[in-house]
Amino acid sequence: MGVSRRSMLAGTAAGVLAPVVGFTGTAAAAGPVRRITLYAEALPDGLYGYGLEPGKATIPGPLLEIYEGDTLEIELVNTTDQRLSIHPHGVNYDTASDGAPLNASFNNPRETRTYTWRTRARYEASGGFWMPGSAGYWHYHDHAMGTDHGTGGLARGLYGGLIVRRRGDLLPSKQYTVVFNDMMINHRMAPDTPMFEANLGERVEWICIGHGSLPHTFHLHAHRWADTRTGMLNGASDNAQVVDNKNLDPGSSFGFQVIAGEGVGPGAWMYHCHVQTHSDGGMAGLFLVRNADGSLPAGAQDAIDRFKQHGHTGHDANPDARTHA
Ligand SMILES: [Cu+2]
Repeated sequence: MGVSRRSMLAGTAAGVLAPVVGFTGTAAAAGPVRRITLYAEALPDGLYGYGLEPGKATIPGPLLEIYEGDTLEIELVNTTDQRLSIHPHGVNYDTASDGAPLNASFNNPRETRTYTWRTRARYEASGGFWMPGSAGYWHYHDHAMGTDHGTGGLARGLYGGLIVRRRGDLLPSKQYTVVFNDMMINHRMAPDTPMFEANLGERVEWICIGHGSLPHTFHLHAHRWADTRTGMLNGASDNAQVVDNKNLDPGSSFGFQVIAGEGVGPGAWMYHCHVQTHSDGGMAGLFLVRNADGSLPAGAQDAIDRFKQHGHTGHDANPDARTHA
């Protein structure tokens, strides 16, 4: 039932594990050590991003994905003239890899520094109780730019998703990282927000992350998921709550998988913040479910056009611009 690295690579659309250059640990308990190099780079318009190759920085940064038990060594190359770091949620690290100036854990301008993240499987503690493992939909971000809390880095794009999987977790065919950050989605506002695409029936994984200083709620049209670690039920008698809307406040994260268009068919479906002033203000995007053969379903282009023409109060204050043609 173990999932081989080969199948994990095949199952991760982002291919983030591709740059891993070596496995050194062989002890089963410790798991392999995976090594990557991340480049923190300046982007146009005063923004910054993380990337797996020089010149390839993105907002959000690359989706990092490991298994419980793995250790991830990140060599962070700071190509900028700013102090910055990388700070993870959900994994274990010592103070030197905290990514916080409090622990003098950061990259000075132009400095390269290695951060080590460790994970573990859940384990039985005394008394028959179980301690949680590291598996979850987590995230990472700068914790040193601008202030000791990384407020400047978060505001300028230094963040990304981190998945720690449990062996046997179902792997998706597509993955989308969605970051609600102040009034932006992945640092953009409608109608320039990402349009995520899948074909009818594809297994799609969403990784949702909150940042900034505003509370948000993530809503996806026409699809729903179980409010569990994986977004899935454990069996026919699992009564976990099923949701299609979930709080996404600063620092929080969750993930789930849906089968694109299942039970509802293909089409242009919205995802958006359900705080009404936020969706009106531009925190909305499209999940385009194509036909199974990849063609555009009837009506989808009209819906996309309407979305693109739709003014948002945070994007264009002219009320005339909000009138649909
Ligand atoms: Cu919001």
